[in-house]
Amino acid sequence: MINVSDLNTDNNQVNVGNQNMGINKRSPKIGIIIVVVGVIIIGGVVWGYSSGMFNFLGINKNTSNNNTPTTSLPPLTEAQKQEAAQAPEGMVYVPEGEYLSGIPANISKDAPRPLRKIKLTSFYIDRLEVTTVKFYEFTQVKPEWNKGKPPYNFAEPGYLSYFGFFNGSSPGSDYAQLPAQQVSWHAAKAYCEWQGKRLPTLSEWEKTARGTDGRAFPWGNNMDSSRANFCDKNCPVSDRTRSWNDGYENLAPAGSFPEGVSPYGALDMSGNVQEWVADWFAPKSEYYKTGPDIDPQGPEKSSFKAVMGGGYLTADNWGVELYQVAWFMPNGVMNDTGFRCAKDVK
Ligand SMILES: [Ca+2]
Ligand SMILES: [Ca+2]
Repeated sequence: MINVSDLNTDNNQVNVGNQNMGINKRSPKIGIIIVVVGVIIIGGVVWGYSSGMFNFLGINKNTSNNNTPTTSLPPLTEAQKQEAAQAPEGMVYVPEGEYLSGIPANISKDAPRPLRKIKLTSFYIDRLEVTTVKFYEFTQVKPEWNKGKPPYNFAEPGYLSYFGFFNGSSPGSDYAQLPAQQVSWHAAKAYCEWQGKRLPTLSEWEKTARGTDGRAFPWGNNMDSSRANFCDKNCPVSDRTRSWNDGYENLAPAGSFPEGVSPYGALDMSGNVQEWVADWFAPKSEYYKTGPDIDPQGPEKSSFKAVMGGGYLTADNWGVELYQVAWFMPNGVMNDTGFRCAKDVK
């Protein structure tokens, strides 16, 4: 598959520069002429690429106004095109096939989740994190999920979290499009089932976010704080990353970072709220090395559920790459934890 780190113009310019150095040793005049010609050619290439006239690198640079992938994925078959066309409103289609899961060996040699090919059946998944207004609607239809104010950190299973305006009143317009947070795993699961959906598995979530090539972020391998809401310089805690600036102190409205789009068209897979998935998570389990490599569902049982993607309170030292997995008790209600839902294609 395409290695994103190999696909940048900086690398090409470095290579050209090295060639020039070799030529200069043989003949300074010829070297200067070739350097000038080279600069003109490179300038033309850069201009042509930036102006959209041609794109020999295969990078889709125009990500600002749409949700198209940043690198090429295999073209859909006719049958897959039909499945994609039938995606429920607000959901994106992820076709069946292999993807690279886990942590690359050059990052960690003894990772509990080493880089591994996993094959998944096709599925649909929400394009956005579930918003507060949608979750409020759920609590009105299912009042048993709106019981009031549980303890700050851990609530009884079945309890909805406290989010201020959830005590019987509708979320104000300032909050409506913010992702729901302080939602337990149980509440997230119940919401998805109410929608005729389900929570995504860890692997489904990971493939949606990373595409097939094992990248560390939806857009590539390098952190870019203009594309995701993490704990940046605006973040209200001391343990923030001051070199990042995403413009948001707390939550951002769902879908605020179109340039952070994943290869399959989902938004906010990196940051904003970290997201519950269906799987139990056992951080030291051999499951991730020797378990099923087709449609894995996670270890049989653990005390923890996996949480993916990091959120607005996640700083650099916690790890914001998509191969990182956090884990919490399923009745936990955390400030920066929300979810999105998935659905079988068939
Ligand atoms: Ca932020
Ligand atoms: Ca997220």
